[in-house]
Amino acid sequence: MGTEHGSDVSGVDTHCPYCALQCGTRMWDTGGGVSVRPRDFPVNRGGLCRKGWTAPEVLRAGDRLRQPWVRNTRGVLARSDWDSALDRVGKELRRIMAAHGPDAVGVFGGGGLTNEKAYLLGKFARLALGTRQIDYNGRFCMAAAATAGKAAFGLDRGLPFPVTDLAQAEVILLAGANPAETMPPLMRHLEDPELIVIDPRRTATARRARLHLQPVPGTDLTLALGMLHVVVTEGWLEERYVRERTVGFRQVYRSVVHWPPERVERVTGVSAAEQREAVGLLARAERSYVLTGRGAEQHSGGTDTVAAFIDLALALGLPGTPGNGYGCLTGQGNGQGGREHGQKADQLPGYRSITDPHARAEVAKVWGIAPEELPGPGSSAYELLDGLGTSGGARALLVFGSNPVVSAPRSAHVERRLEALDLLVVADFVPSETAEMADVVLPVTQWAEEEGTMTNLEGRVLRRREVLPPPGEARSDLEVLHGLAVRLGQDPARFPTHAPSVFDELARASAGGPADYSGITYQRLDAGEQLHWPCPETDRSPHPGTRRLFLDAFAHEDGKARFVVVEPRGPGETAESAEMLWATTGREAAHYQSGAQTRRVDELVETSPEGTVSVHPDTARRHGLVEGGRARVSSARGSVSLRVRLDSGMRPDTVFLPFHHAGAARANLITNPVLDPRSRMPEFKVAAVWVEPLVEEAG
Ligand SMILES: Nc1nc2c(c(=O)[nH]1)N[C@H]1C(S)=C(S)[C@@H](COP(=O)(O)OP(=O)(O)OC[C@H]3O[C@@H](n4cnc5c(=O)[nH]c(N)nc54)[C@H](O)[C@@H]3O)O[C@H]1N2
Ligand SMILES: Nc1nc2c(c(=O)[nH]1)N[C@H]1C(S)=C(S)[C@@H](COP(=O)(O)OP(=O)(O)OC[C@H]3O[C@@H](n4cnc5c(=O)[nH]c(N)nc54)[C@H](O)[C@@H]3O)O[C@H]1N2
Ligand code: SF4
Ligand SMILES: [Mo]
Repeated sequence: MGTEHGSDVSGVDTHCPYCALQCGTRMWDTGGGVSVRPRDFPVNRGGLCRKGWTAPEVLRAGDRLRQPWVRNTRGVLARSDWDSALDRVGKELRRIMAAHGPDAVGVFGGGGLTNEKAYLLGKFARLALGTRQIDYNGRFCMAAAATAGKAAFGLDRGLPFPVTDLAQAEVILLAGANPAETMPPLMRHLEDPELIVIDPRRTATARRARLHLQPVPGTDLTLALGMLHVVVTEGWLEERYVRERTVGFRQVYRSVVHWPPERVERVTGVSAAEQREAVGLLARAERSYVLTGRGAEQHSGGTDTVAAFIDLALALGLPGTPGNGYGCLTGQGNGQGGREHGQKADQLPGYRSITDPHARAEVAKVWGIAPEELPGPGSSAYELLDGLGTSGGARALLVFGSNPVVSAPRSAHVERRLEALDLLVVADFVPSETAEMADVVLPVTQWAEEEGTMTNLEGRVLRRREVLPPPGEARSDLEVLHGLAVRLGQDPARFPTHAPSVFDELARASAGGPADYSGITYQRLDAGEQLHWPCPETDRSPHPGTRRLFLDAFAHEDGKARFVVVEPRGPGETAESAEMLWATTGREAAHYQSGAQTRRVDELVETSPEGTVSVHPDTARRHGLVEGGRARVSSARGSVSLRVRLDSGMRPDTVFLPFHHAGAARANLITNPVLDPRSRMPEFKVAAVWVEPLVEEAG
């Protein structure tokens, strides 16, 4: 541990800017840049993935944004200065709001923003703009698991236990997660437990598993029901736990009787024997966990699928029992904190509902307004994007921390909606594909250039620290929001730019909510305290935070978890001919998300220079594809052009596309924007496609 500020002669303690594991690093100012080393922090225990090691490269990216850019009368983005850029945005926003009302302005946030930024962005939308139209990319990420977790347990914290607990497990079921590539240092905790992996691909994680179940994409819901059937029929049901700690089992039981493993096998392709083996492994273990990732969640039935896996975990008596549990592996750097402070369409700070009169009154009091002045809930991320420039939709959009041109489903359509806007404003530190479309681009600081807090996948609040000055004229997102709020006539004091002041306010605004941060301070974090929310303010000795939730009771009023009845249903679209394949999408180790950051790191680009499609060799032969050749993958939405990779670990009926690449290699040109009715999560993980060889042009 360093000094009071986490710094000493040998560097400053901080965390990797990328994923939700938030690996602990130490960084040094190397004179104009930084270099990082992993440190012995519980989640990464001295490990770091390639993205973490190379994160400093993005600070020095050749095309790093250093001053504002404003589109001129000839339609070209030209260098500008802060006053002109902010004045222009302020004036346009006022004009649009006067003509069309506040809901004509939309705000799109991100799960990579610090807690302070996420909070101030939500406050800016509700107070300075008065719009209902704010949502964020977390809707594309863990929204299904959050909805299911809240329904079952009364509270959603991705992992209700610390990551280090996993190392003591005997068996862990990973449903649609590939941490060997998406959170490599997490694998240090998964060395001893036996793994059961559910994934249509034989991934690096699946290769380390004792048992790999390889279902047809989009059939996990049915698979989970089959496994629940096995729990009941083979006598594994934890009857006492079910009686004392849960409600609703009887109705669930009535629905699973129709799904014996043999019937499930016909739908999922996972043999009845493997289903029984998986349940036996989980049930016989003293300590076991069920964890879900995006593979199980990003479906039009995503919430129900997670609910079915939670039902399975409850039937085995896992959640809220020491050494056992259910968890969702949240993805983005602040994927957990980003969903708590009010940048989600239906939320207020403290993870409270915007329709709850008590929550509205509490937050309004902190903000110094009347509760009636708070707008109501708005549209979800894809619906917000889909409505842009249409009657009733937003005519201006402010984007902070997302690159939807690459990452949103049916991305060519999203691009057309963005083109239809009167005003697109993007705050970013690199010219992302979305920033390139903007009317005004605002250059902001990155991780090593700013102070703040992030909340990792286990609900632990962490400090991000500044060692470098901002490059050029770049400003923090907090300063940008302040500058815009003032131009919209707000009292400057309502939009502080000093991260600790924003944190103090968000802690107060969260008091009494499910994600209560009111007992957390920068001083406590800087002293190295390990604080997981809820951490309420107390009169006496400071609250120690809550490392493990639900051990005594679940968060519903009666303290019991809820079984939820779900009906199996397939993907949002069906294959119309025998020639069609299922396409699924996801991640590879070298790139992060839309690639806006990692496609600017030479070492990572060398590892993965272009978009690919992984195909089983038999399928390749049938479709005339060869290793290293090119293929066109087409769905009802559009086509994408990719390099072929032969992979005998694929199901022959399924191809895989990483979504990190831009232009004609964008996987999201083909994805299906059908939404999960409960969480509004799009179906990123399954689309019906045709695959055909493409002749490479000479030269
Ligand atoms: N390298 C890297 N790491 C990252 C990220 C990144 O972009 N790159 N992003 C971070 C973020 S935001 C997130 S959300 C996490 C995501 O972390 P993961 O959830 O591990 O990542 P994905 O690759 O999206 O999906 C996991 C697996 O789901 C499988 N899958 C596809 N369809 C199905 C299906 O129908 N059923 C099942 N059971 N499995 C299916 C895919 O083959 C894939 O191997 O990663 C985080 N870490
Ligand atoms: N086909 C397919 N599509 C997917 C997925 C999938 O599995 N398959 N996964 C989905 C998931 S889980 C996610 S999380 C999304 C992520 O997709 P995106 O939302 O596009 O995420 P990023 O690529 O991280 O984009 C973040 C952008 O904001 C910038 N940025 C980073 N930090 C900050 C900051 O602090 N302030 C500001 N102003 N800008 C910042 C970055 O430079 C980058 O341009 O993609 C979703 N899309
Ligand atoms: S696993 Fe995640 S937090 Fe850790 S170094 Fe890699 S990207 Fe960063
Ligand atoms: Mo994500």
